[in-house]
Amino acid sequence: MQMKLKITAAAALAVAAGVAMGQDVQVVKIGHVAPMSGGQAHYGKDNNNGALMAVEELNAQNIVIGGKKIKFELQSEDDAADPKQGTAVAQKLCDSKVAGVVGHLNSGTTIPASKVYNDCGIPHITGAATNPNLTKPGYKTTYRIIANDNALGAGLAAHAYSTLKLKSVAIIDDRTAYGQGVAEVFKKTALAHGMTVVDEQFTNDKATDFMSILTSIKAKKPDAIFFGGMDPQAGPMLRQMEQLGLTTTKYYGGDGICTAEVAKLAGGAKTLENVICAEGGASLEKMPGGTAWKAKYDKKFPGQFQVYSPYTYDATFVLVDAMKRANSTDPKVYTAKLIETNYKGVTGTIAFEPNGELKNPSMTLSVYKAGKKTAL
Ligand code: ABU
Repeated sequence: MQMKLKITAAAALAVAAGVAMGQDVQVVKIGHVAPMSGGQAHYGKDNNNGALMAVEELNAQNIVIGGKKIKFELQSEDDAADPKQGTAVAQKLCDSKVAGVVGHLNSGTTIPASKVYNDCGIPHITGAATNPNLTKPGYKTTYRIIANDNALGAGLAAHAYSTLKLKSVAIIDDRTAYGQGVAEVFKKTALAHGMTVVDEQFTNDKATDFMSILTSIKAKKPDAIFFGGMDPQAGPMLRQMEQLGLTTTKYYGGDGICTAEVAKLAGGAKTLENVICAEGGASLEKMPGGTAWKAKYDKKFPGQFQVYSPYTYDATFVLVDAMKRANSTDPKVYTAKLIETNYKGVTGTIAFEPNGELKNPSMTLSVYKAGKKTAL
């Protein structure tokens, strides 16, 4: 976290311009965690890109905190979307004495990791994990800058019963904390508004063959399928729905399927046009400066944008904003400032509820038109 490096007069000649001769430079490490390997690596890479962009821009600002010029370094870790690996890398980041963490991506890794961070006194901000249980323990070290699944599941159900006037739905979830949680909220809301749940099926976050569960669902003739899970499953599922002739069945899902990648993974299946997905914030076009930010991202990381990188970008700035206000990079000092955050980021104005949830989160529903995600 705070490797102090005293720059001598001789060494100063070799260091980058802008560092005053003899001035202390403090290296402050910020952790980032997401799946960087396996079927969800594309989300992880996108998230990491957002945090990396933020760190580079922060370093260009020559920020001085506590009288020292700060050089931020991103320590990226791979949790492979696995809860056990999630807690292991969280402990590794504690041991590395990072000042704060951006992450994780999956609710299934973020929830157990949040206890590790709380125990070692390091704050973390997720811009992707949406299970509401994350903030229930009330840790002062846990923050989320995106709407949670109570909003996403209910918003999607409202679209089904109120906008499209659908009567019946079959529900599939991947049994992860995220997939199961968002499916439960959707189901509860749909039932409360008179929809019928005609079938419930389960899969996992590694599966690619859904023919058997889709065949069972087809026999029940639902108006829609709700899938609680991620795009490595949604893509092949949409292809298999087409193969089985489920070509008019609407397909609902949360932010986990609301990616650029799902269009690729659906492999040209027409069923992609039946997808309605929700993400817990404004669309890029409606984010303040979102279009310009996306152009900058695309130039730096062509073809890698998925969904959450604007949030990991903002999360990194939010950590540093708290450090600046505390005039300290020590998490024991600056963590208390996070709850007072009022930061105007790319994704919107970020302020927190007492439990670490984002104040006034928005939500966007999208469909896919000609393979491109389009906000409704
Ligand atoms: N929010 C969807 C993907 C991440 C998660 O909550 O597991």
